[in-house]
Amino acid sequence: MKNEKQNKKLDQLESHSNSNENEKLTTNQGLKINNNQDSLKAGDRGPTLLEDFILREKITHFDHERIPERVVHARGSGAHGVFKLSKSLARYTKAKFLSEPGKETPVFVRFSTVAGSRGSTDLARDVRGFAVKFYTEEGNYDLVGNNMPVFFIQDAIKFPDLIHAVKPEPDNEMPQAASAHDTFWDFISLMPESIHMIMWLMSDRAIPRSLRMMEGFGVHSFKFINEEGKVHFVKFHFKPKLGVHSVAWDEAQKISGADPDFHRRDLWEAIENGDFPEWDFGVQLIPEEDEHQFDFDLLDPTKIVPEEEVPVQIIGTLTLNRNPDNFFAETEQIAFHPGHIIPGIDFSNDPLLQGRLFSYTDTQLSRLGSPNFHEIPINRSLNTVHNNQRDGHMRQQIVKGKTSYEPNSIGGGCPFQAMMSEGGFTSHQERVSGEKVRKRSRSFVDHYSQAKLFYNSQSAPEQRHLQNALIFELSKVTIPEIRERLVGQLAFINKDLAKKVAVKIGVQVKKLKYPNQSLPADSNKEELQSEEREPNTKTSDALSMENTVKDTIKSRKIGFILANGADEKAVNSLKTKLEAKGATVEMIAPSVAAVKTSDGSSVIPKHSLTSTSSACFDALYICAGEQSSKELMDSENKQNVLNFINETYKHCKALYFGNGTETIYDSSNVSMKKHEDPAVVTWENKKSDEQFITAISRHRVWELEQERNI
Ligand code: HDE
Repeated sequence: MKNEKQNKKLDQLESHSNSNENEKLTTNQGLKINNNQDSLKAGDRGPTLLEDFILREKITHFDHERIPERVVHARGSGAHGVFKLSKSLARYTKAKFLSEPGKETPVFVRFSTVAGSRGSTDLARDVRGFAVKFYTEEGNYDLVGNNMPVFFIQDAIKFPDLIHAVKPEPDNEMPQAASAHDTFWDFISLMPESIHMIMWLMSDRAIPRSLRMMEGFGVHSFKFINEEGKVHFVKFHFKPKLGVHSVAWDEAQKISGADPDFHRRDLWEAIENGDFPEWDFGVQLIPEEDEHQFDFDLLDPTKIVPEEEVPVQIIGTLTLNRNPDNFFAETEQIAFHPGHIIPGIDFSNDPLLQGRLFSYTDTQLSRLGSPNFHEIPINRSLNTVHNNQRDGHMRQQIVKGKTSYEPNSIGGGCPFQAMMSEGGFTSHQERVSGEKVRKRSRSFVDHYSQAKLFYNSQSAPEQRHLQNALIFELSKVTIPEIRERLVGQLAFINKDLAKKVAVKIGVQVKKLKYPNQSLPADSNKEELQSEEREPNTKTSDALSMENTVKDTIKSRKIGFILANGADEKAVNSLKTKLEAKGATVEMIAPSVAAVKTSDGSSVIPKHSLTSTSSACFDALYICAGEQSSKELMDSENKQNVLNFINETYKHCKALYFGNGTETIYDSSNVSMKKHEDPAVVTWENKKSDEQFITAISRHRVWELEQERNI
């Protein structure tokens, strides 16, 4: 039977794979090695000989094992998968992989944080990269997007400034993987165009629960072109089937200590367990003639197209179903490029996108070291490459024949140009005329309306988190003028937000004379200014995570705290119910030594109370059993157990106290609750197991956060 996870790309990769199983050790020249323990010496206590080619080869290779990390998006995790089309887009685009319902296209997806180094924590407050390489029959198509639909800047020329500001400061290389420092906020406070993105970045979207639980966006407007040459603008969306979920900031910081690989591990384990991450892939389509019907510019990457104005049409499913075999060969060496397009898809004139079209090949040259990076197995297209490019570092392809120029007669004219009917790519013809100017369009000037739209659309807990994130970040800014300037920007979005932040960071809300301080001295500031407009009271449901999918516990990780004497029947019955609904149960005990249950059988815990943290779980069950509770409450364990419970409570997760755990309940903060709390389940509840399951599927009771923070 065909392995369901197999696809054309994996077959292609297979021919480059190698396994050491049952093989003899060799040098890189294929020579079998007899002794890999000792170098060649003049006498067993004498100096090592230069002649030792085995030692030299091994160490030379080792010395060159590192390549430059990506200048941005260095920290990443990837997986193989498949995109399956459910609805034909042939009316809008001639891209073949989007034309025939049922068609499957192999993909490789790489998720990333932006600011941190390769070894930095997964839980940094940051944008996440969401880059998809579709290995289509017409060549590779890369959709190199993010988990937020807008960007900080409107023009590519500001990108190095933005990244220099957010990266560790140049004098002392601090802080790592964090935007909470002077230079980032200095830049942002002077760049009002970034304020919409700042709303997203300060929201919980910047601290996802899982890479599998975040949205993906193409960000820019792209173009679809159909067979007749008709153009539609298109915005791309990935919507996770598990919903969009995040952790609390306090939790994110704790996870960074307890398991800095939390997201990478979560993705890896989910795929290994067969819980294949899935996203609906959707498009917003806008006919070319409607380009100017919005109160923002479609070419401005700091704007969304609200889903209420143009609904997202779901056209297929992205599924990740196989982990890479080798992190470096695949996840590290994959090279994305927004300029990798195929017939039927084209660029818009978004000035950020236009700049990206230069950057990505250039960066691969310095990172992967050669113009032949397309020959690295993970980057190869499914189609064989035929052209007259030749030579260069590490050339792999052995092209036969005498000619590497065109036109030629010696080689019979090959390789031939392809006609459009044969799939030959032609750029969409567009009339372009204008003055040569270094100038921004006036249609890019409103920076606050959509920032307001985003803020207005958040639920009360989401607004509170956003506000607290700003307070956290700005409290780390040492220069009061920067804090004040930023608060001045916030005042254009929401006065109350500005006031609350200002109080906590010790500044006044002052009206900025010119919000856009980076405008050149000779520009008409009054005219180009994005001023406070009429209060925007619009909202968009799609912008709040409150409205996301909350009906499944699939792939959630539930911690069971237990000790000797735990009620085996109760424990097993709940475990079975949770696992039947797709959750994973992990046992946590005073130590990782075997625990004897009430029935005398042994359970080997995966964690001890001190080797993990409550932050690494979605919910907690304090296992039934009086004897077990007694041990958990003895002087050695009590503090750790209560920490676990109190933190789970504080982070608004579901908690379940089994029969016989009254003493634990009474000692924990949960006993102080004075309110109804659907996510606290006890032995007293009638349908306790079911209530626990519902509570986990709701993700968190953020609405009770203030009550729970005792
Ligand atoms: Fe990138 N970006 N970017 N970017 N970007 C890179 O390319 C760049 C932008 C994004 O998993 C680099 O191969 C410029 C927007 C992702 O390998 C580099 C500008 C969006 C990834 C680069 C942008 C992205 C990158 C670094 C402004 C969302 C990781 C390594 C003009 C739509 C891809 C590399 C992966 C990576 C340049 C802006 C997404 C230097 C100049 C907007 C997901 O070429």
